This record gives sequence, C-alpha cells and structure tokens, in this order.
Amino acid sequence: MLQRKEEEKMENNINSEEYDSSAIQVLEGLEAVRKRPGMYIGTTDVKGLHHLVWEIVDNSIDEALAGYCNNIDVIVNKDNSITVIDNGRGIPVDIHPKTGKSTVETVYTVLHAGGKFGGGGYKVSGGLHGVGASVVNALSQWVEVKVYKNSQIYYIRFEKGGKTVEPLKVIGECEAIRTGTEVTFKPDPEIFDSTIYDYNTLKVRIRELAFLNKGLRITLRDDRDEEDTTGESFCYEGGISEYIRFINQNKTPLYNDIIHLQGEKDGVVFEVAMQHTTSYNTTTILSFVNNINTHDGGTHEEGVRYALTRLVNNYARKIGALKEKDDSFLFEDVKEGLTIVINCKHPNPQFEGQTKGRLGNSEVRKLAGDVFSEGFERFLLENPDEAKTIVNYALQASRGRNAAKKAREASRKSEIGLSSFFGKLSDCKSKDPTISEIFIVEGDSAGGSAKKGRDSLTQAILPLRGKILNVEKARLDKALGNEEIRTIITAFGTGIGDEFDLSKLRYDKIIIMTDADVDGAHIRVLLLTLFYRFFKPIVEAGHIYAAQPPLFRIMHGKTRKYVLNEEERDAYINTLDEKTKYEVARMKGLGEMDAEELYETTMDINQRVLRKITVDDCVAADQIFEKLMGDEVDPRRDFIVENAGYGNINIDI
Ligand code: 1YM
Repeated sequence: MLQRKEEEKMENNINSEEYDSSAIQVLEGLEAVRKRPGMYIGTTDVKGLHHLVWEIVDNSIDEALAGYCNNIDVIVNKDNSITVIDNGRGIPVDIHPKTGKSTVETVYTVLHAGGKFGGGGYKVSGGLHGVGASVVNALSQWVEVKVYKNSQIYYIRFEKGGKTVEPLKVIGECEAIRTGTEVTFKPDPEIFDSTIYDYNTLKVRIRELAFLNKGLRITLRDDRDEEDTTGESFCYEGGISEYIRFINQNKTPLYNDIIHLQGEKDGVVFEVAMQHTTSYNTTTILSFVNNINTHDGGTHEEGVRYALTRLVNNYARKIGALKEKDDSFLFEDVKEGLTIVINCKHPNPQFEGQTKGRLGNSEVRKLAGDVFSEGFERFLLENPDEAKTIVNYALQASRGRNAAKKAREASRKSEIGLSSFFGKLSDCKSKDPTISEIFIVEGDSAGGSAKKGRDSLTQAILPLRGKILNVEKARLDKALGNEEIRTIITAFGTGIGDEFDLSKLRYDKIIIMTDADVDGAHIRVLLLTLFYRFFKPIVEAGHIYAAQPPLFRIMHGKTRKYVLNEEERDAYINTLDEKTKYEVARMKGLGEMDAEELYETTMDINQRVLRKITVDDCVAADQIFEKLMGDEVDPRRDFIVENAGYGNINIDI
C-alpha cells in the first residue's frame, strides 16, 4: 500500500521511463538495507546505533578534507534524534540528470550514491563512502535535511525508512556567506535494540576525529541534559601531536618534545607523532587510515617500526653505546614506554584481515619508512641529549630482556622453583584446557575453602599470599623476580615476553576471586595491570573473569538464598509471602564462607555469576595505576581527594 502510493508520487514528479526504473531501484535499495542492516552498519545494537552518527559526520569530514568546512556541530536532541550541522558548501540542490530528482534527495534515497554524483571530490574519510546518507535514511523513522546555499534555505523530509514525504523546497532565506548542511535523523526503534545515545561514546570518538583532522572544530552538545547549554568543543591545531600529549598526560615523558613527521606521495598523506615515557611494559601504538582505526596495524605501522629500530641501532653504534660485539636492539627494546600515533590519508586504501583492521597497500610501507627515517634521523642529530636518552632507555630494556631470558632458563632448570610452585597451586586433574579453569584467590583462608569445595577435575586453585608486584614500576626481569608473578606465569603455561604463546594456555577461564572491599579492589587492579601488560592476548581472547561472590544471604525456613546486591535482595524479599519470617546476613568476605558455601555461590558453574574482564577494564585499571603510582604528584592527589569518600585507599607505592 505504502509502496504503491510512493510510486504514484514519484510518477507524478517526472514521467520518463528512465526515472520509473530508478524509482523502483530506490525502493528496492533502501528496503534491502532495512532487511539486512548488519551488512551495511555491522550490528543493530548500540554500536550500530552510533554508527549512524559517524556516517553523517563522515560526510561533513569529507567536506572538511576537501577544504570547504572547518566547523561541525553534533547535537543529541531530547528525543534521542541527532542533528549534525556543518559549514561546508551544502549538498547540491540542483536536479540530478540520472534520477530527475534533486541531488540531495538522490544522495539520501539512492544506495551507492555519494561522491560520484557531485563530480568526484577527494573522498578519503572513513565509513561507507557516500553510501552512508541513504543507509542512515533507510534505518531512520524520519530524516530532515536543510541546505544553506545560494542565500536560500532548502528543506526536504523523509519518513518510514527513507520515503520522501516533502520533496525539496525553499523554506527561507539566509545571508549569502552562510553555506552548509544540517541533517537531523531519528533512528528507527523497529531496527535498533536500543535508541538511546551514550554521550561518552560520542565524545570519545568526536575527540579522536578532532585530533586526526587538525584545525577542524567539532562541538558536541547534549540537549537531554538541562545543564548542557554550550556543549564541549574539540579543536586541535597540533593534530596528532596533541593526541600524544593527551595520551601521555598522566605519564612522565622521557623528553619534552613530541616528535612529529609528515610527508606525501601520489596523493597519500602520511604523518606520525611520538614520544617516549618512563612507563615500563607499556607501548601505545594507534594507527588510522582515513580516520578508521587500523587495529591490526599494516604497512604504515611496519614502515615506522622498521625505520625506528634501524635508526636507534645506528645511532647507538655511532656513539658507542652498542659495541661491535653487541647484539642489535629489537623493536621490543625500542618500544618500551613509547606512544605513537600514525595518521594516513589514502585515496584507495586496501583493508585486509578478518576484521579489515590492517592496511595492505605495500607502497605505504616505503612512504612511512622514508618519511620516518628522514625526519627521525634529523631529530637525533639536532637533539643529542634526547637521542642519548632514547638509546639509554633501549639499552636498559634490552638488558632487562636478556636478564629475563636468563632468569626464565634458570627457573626452568631449578627444582626448587618448581617444588615451591607446586606447593602453591592446587591444579585440576584434567589436562584439557577447554574445560579447565583456574581461580586466583586472595588469601590463604579463602584459598583453603576454595580447595576443599572445588570440582577438582576441572578447577585449579592458586592462593595469593604475598603482594603482587606493581608492574608499572618494574621491567620484565624484575617482575620475574617476584614469586607470585612467577607462579602465575608457570601456572598459565604460555610463557612471557617474546616467548609468549597463547596456544599453550592451560585454562579456558582465569577467574579472579577477591573480596568486595578495598584490599580486594587493590589486588584486582594489580592483577589486571599485570595481565594487561604481560598477557594482553589472554585478555583480548576473553579468558579473564572476575568471580562475583554474593553480598547477602537470606534465610527463611530451610531455604538459603544468596544474592549479589541490594537490588536483588529487595526483589527476592518482595517475592516472599508476607507472613514468612526471614533473616538477612551481609557476607563479609570469601574467607568467612565455608567450603560448601563458597562452591555453591561463587564457583559452581551452574549457579555462579562471572564477569568477563575486557581490555577496557584493564585500561581503566592501568590508568588508576598511572594516576596513583606515576611520578606526577598532582594526579595522585586529585585522585585521592576525588575518592576520599570511598574509605582509605592504602596502596604501597
Ligand atoms: C551534516 C552532513 O552531508 N555535508 C556535505 C555533503 C556533501 C557536500 C558538502 C558536497 C560535496 C560535493 C559538492 C562533492 C555531499 N555532496 C554529495 C553529492 N553534512 C553533509 N557537504 N558539493 C557539496 O563531493 O563534489 C554527497 S555528500 F553527491 F551530492 F555531491
């Protein structure tokens, strides 16, 4: 019915055979997007919901990259619709020769429209390359577009998955210098699981886009929040150099400069910024192609890694820090404490790998290597103090790496090491990693209960006695000197550093079981930092969990019910008959539960609740540590003041 009406409307607009066929294609095109939204935006969860914003913002960024736009506003409206406004040329409003409709209508209703229609600009921003606008339209309840151009304000409206309900018309006049595009869309709740926007998700990506496109101002305002009247504005004249300062803000730089190098060849623009910090076991390498994060690296990263390692080696040999007989540094040594951001704009990028997160264009390896070599060599020559600092740091890292290797070899041979290890770990009988799990338990008494209560076929218990070393402050060799850490490494079976092998992991689940108090939180943060820095692939593969011991026990008659929090407690009590007598006890800690209770509530696969630890959890833990333990006094004081209400945080620094 709707479709029929739509076709009639279109037929009234223009009467050519060519038009008829393209009108039908329009409907089929957008209908296809609604049928298989995943093919166009990945998912229909919150990620997909936010994807719609990036598709529209991408069009504004393309306009900025073409040199016509320097301001973008993003507004979350009260009804969770989104408005994006830019000050570019405005989407063309003339009649498009192929469709017989205005170009703006064509862009919003024809799949695979976009840049081609406008006469081929320099389109390099991420996303679906112009397909975006029609995809957003297809997946929205309604969309309104205003174009400011030729001293006039044009307006068009679409509803119900992209059907034109008000064709393009002029609704007013504006000053001749005012040009741009304003788009408001309301995501369709029939498509998306949730249609509520998350401010922080928008903010983090908008800030990143501002870092990656220097000089472009992007402002985010949340009209759902009565107090937000001006929004937050992001604009960085220094681009990715400012990104490095931002990432390193709680770290201590090894030298003050941010090294920034750039170059261009055949329309490919390459730039890199970097700075070393004193943080051990930490390297942050972020790389982007056309504003898309290349998680799995690729040729742009390889060019930089290779050139960086080669130049630090050359310089070290030149100043005699490395003698003829010495082994050369590996990238491992040069990257310690390093933060790098790589930003590449490519007219024809080839993305490879399963998640398309790797750049494949081989010519970029050479461009990246050449730009980096030339610029970094000059930096080393012009800044001998910094150059020496970098070489010294790599030297220490390589000594640490070699000492760690020796320590590992020694501990492999030493019987004593093994016997103390087996004294601690109560391993499971199964040798099948897919069904085995290990509980890392705080304290001997909880460890004892866990050992007694466990299913010994599949569950191993590792009680932690001493303090775990803070790896923020220790190189690999020192970390290996810590008994608790050695025990964990031996138990996991994967090895560490350049020997690490995920396929040797002896357990499918590594479960942190700590009390819900400050000490427990401290141990959790230490463990997460350790895992993040030494065992990141284990975290990424989703093997790390936190046990969730119950907070309350409700007794009534012969029934014992354990619940995780206040909400669950109240909900359960509400289900009880009014006359039922019940008693609520607050569980004080793991150590207080007997073996049976601990198993039943926290370890039994059929009843327990586990929380999967993500890389984001580890990053958060890592940042807490940077704040608390870094050499900077201010962030530490701020953090302690901010968190004063949460009891005494007693952490050995
Ligand atoms: C808030 C969203 O879409 N801005 C925008 C889009 C376009 C242009 C300018 C534009 C591009 C070109 C020429 C060109 C688009 N135009 C097209 C098409 N902001 C937003 N600003 N003139 C204006 O690429 O040559 C697609 S997007 F196809 F019509 F040219």
